Amino acid sequence: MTKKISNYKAAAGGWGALASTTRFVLGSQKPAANIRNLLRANKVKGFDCPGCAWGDEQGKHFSFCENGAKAISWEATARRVTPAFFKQHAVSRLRRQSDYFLEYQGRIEQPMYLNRDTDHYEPISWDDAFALIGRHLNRLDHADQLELYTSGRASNEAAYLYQLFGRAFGTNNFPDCSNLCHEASGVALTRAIGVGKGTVTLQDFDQADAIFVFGQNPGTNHPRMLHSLRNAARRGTAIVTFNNLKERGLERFADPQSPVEMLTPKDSRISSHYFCPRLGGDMAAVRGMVKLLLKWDAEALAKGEPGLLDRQFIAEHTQGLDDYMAQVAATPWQHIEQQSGLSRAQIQQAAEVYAGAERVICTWAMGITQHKHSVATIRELVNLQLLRGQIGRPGAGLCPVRGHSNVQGNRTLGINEQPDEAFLERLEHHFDLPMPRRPGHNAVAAIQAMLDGHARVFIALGGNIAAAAPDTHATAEALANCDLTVQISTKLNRSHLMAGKEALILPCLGRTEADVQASGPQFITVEDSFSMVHASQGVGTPNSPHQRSETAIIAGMAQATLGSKPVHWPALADDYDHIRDHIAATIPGFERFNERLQQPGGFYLGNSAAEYHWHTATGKANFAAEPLPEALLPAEANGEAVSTLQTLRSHDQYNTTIYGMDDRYRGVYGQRMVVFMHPDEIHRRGLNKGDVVEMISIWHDGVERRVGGFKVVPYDIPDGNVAAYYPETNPLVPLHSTGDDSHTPTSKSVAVLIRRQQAERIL
Ligand SMILES: Nc1nc2c(c(=O)[nH]1)N[C@H]1C(S)=C(S)[C@@H](COP(=O)(O)OP(=O)(O)OC[C@H]3O[C@@H](n4cnc5c(=O)[nH]c(N)nc54)[C@H](O)[C@@H]3O)O[C@H]1N2
Ligand SMILES: Nc1nc2c(c(=O)[nH]1)N[C@H]1C(S)=C(S)[C@@H](COP(=O)(O)OP(=O)(O)OC[C@H]3O[C@@H](n4cnc5c(=O)[nH]c(N)nc54)[C@H](O)[C@@H]3O)O[C@H]1N2
Ligand SMILES: [Mo]
Repeated sequence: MTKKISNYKAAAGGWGALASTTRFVLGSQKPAANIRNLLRANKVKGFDCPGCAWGDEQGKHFSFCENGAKAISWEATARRVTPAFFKQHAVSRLRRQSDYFLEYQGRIEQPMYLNRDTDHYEPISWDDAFALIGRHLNRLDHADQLELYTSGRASNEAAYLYQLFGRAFGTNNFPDCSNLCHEASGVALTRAIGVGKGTVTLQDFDQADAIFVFGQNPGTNHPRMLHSLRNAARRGTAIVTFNNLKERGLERFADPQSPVEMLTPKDSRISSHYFCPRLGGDMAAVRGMVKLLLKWDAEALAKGEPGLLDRQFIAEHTQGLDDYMAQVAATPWQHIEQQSGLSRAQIQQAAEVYAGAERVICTWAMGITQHKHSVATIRELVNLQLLRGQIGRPGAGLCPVRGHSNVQGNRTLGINEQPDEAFLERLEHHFDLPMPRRPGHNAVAAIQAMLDGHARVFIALGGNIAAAAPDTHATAEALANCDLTVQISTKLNRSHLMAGKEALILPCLGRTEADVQASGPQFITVEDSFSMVHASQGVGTPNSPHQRSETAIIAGMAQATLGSKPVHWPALADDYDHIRDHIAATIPGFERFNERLQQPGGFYLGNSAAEYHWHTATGKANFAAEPLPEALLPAEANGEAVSTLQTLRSHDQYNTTIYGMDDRYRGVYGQRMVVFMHPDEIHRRGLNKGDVVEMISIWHDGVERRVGGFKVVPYDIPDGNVAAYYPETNPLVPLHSTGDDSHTPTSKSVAVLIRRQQAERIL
């Protein structure tokens, strides 16, 4: 593998994407099956792409992208992790392998039990595995000693069954990947508009006059979103990007599924305006925009012209404007410019586009949600939209772009550590069983509870918490502290090696595979970022007869633990229609669920805020009057320069799954251990391009968090901000450095010292 850093000159997508897709499909060792799979992705009769949570364009012939193709091919590999593999490799030896190596070994073939005496995983029958889980759970002193983690790929049916299992057992401990991801969006939107989801549909993107894209990299993480942005840009929609980095996909795009764009040098400009705020500077930038809008509004009114604010909307539907206006007036420009890192002139350009657009959509992802003040930042985005009534109209609204393909559905179906009373009452009534009222643990609280010995059993429905969670060493210690850890997984990963005193790996089917149960072939359902619910049916042949569906595994654990309380679990796993009947009876919006799934393309769950129903404490949409944070992170500690680190994804990874070593659009090839840094900062630190550095994060608990071996790469990034890949940098993120009210680790603003690495430290 040649390591190289060079500028990527082409547009995002285009031939680069096609070449990469082809390489992944052919390299998967199951090329024919994978090509067949790709043609079925995101079609009416096919499966939902496990890549991301973007919506599907109806009537398009293909709807997959380079990175969706990677996700699909990666799942449908012919490689298998067999008992012989585990016999050959001791767990302590496997721990020394890279995440890439682990995942590359293929699909787990059989249920495995970790024998601590031999340090090897050994095969175990499904019945014995379930009985072991049942024994452990029934031995606990208290139901809250159980933690039930979920990663957002699980289907609606599996998620619903899982939460029912947990609650019937007696706990609300449902930490999930959402706690590490879009939690701030849910919290902020619920407080502001009474519903924690986006208010737009995919069709709104065709009608917007301006789309503001904050803190996300769709070229890599939501490539199908580029189609919507490209179409909008061609119609003359202004696309205003706020991103700490110049991301290629937000600059230019050529559609690999469009022959014209592929055969002509004509690629599409995406962003009409591109601003690079400092990490965490978006709230200040938006505050500046609002300051100008309010000024221009007052000037217009003074001249007897119509103002800029939507006064009718504000009067009818909102509360809190006066306090908010006072807060805006009290925010000085100097603070805005210093915190955002943008000049007043730049902020004015953005505000002019905003003021001139009739219909505006604001989208965002991890660049907004993984900061200390993320909830306040999202409230500020809502404030902006409320001022001009940019909610609930065609072409206008709020759009948190979700991560995992069904993370939004998981929450809708009850994967929530803080369920509302109405939901619990419906479950109680329907199942005739008391439901627990104690608030459960989020991801960070669950890790702390395991560290403290308060939680004893950890079960994960997918995901890879050992690598995805912050503070890698603390998380590993937390898992090791458990009496039992259970991972329901498709592929081998770090969490299988960072196990509890006893441990199980339970191999499951993936989304792309045919799922046949006692009543015949099954389909599952998912919900995308636009609240569209639709069916998904896998087509591939599972690569081992031992693998079971997630739903069947949950039913097996539940039956072994609870017997038939409150349902006969295996019957639900035999026919998912029965699970959907329970969903229809207990989850609002899913009435006549099975029947409505017959509609091609699925159905829309609706969004109360988009219909001007405000389910907030005040019964209105709420402005938030929060001051900007006094300061973000310090520039120095004990005389040593401090940088703010963001931890982000490369183009060749899916969260903790590493597909390859390239990050094509950022010009990085054959390696991942790099840190992007402004040339002036490199110079000031007395470093050179290619030098190897270590990073030490600053936190006040006396624990040293250090990672080394990162090569310095000069990059177009604000001076004082640096960027490096996740999960290699997770040991730096302190467990308790979390967002206010969201409790999400601050993965996009970690205070770090950067030191040239002494030769003996370089491995
Ligand atoms: N191929 C692929 N697809 C994925 C994933 C994957 O790993 N691979 N992951 C899925 C998941 S779970 C998620 S949550 C999403 C993640 O999707 P993204 O949110 O796009 O993921 P990140 O790589 O974390 O990128 C963060 C982006 O925000 C910018 N940014 C960081 N901090 C700031 C800031 O303070 N202000 C501004 N304005 N910009 C900032 C970064 O420069 C970067 O462009 O993607 C989903 N889709
Ligand atoms: N430093 C830092 N940390 C972060 C982030 C960051 O930006 N920076 N991002 C955070 C975000 S946004 C997220 S969402 C989390 C992700 O956290 P997780 O969801 O926990 O992690 P993933 O890497 O998506 O999980 C991958 C594993 O899931 C299993 N898997 C894949 N498909 C299936 C399936 O269909 N069923 C089952 N049961 N298992 C399956 C495979 O075994 C694979 O190894 O990470 C978070 N951590
Ligand atoms: Mo995510």
